[in-house]
Amino acid sequence: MREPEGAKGAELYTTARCGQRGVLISCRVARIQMPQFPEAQFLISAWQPHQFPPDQGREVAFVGRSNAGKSSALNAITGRKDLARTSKTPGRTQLINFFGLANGHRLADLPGYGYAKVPPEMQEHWRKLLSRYVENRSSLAGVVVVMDSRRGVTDFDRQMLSLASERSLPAHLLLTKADKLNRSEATRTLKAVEAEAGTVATVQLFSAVAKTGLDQARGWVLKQLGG
Ligand SMILES: Nc1nc2c(ncn2[C@@H]2O[C@H](COP(=O)(O)OP(=O)(O)OP(=O)(O)O)[C@@H](O)[C@H]2O)c(=O)[nH]1
Ligand SMILES: [Mg+2]
Repeated sequence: MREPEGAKGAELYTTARCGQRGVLISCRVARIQMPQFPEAQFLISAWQPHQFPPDQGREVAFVGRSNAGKSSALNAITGRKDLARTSKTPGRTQLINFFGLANGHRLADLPGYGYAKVPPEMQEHWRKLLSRYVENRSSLAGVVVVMDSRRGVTDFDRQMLSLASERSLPAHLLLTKADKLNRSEATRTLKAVEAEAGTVATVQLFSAVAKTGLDQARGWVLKQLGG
């Protein structure tokens, strides 16, 4: 049995008896994707900091532009299809949604920034809420900045990265929707974003649809949650 790098136990291989003329040998027949966070459950949607769950344990947050694919990435990483709500319509996640994990740890799915149709007062509220959250949340152990790999790094992505960097928080840039890029576009994008991120964040290609980069992303999240 082989275990993928950085995601201990994320995938299991089944063995079955197969062979000819009654000679039984063990062979690998299927790869089963095991839910990595079977205990994950929705805790609360918060509009104000006082509604946040107690600031204990470790938390990893998913931030990024509206419609970038944050909720889909969170679902793919946890192996739970409908844990966070996703939508074709930008602006779906309007509150900070917290999900409880084993050992009192959590994941947080944040509202997307930069959606023009959201009224300015709401945008301003989100901007402040997100900044305060990243600046002050003591249990925050890492930030996954999700960006559509077909778009460049936005100013708000940079702002989030610099807030994380000011606190020396590990940050990981997830270049999602990589299934929409061909191989050379994907390589070019990865190199360009890596060059821009420098030492501030690690970077990877990802697709919630094709499940590309799933083990790497899951491994990063698990590492920030303490293994
Ligand atoms: N092709 C492709 N589509 C994706 C991928 N990830 C997300 N999507 C699609 O992108 C749209 C937005 O996905 P969400 O996960 O809801 O994005 P979000 O960042 O949580 O959006 P907001 O909460 O509105 O900010 C949905 O239609 C998803 O199906 C991906 O890896 N590949
Ligand atoms: Mg969302």
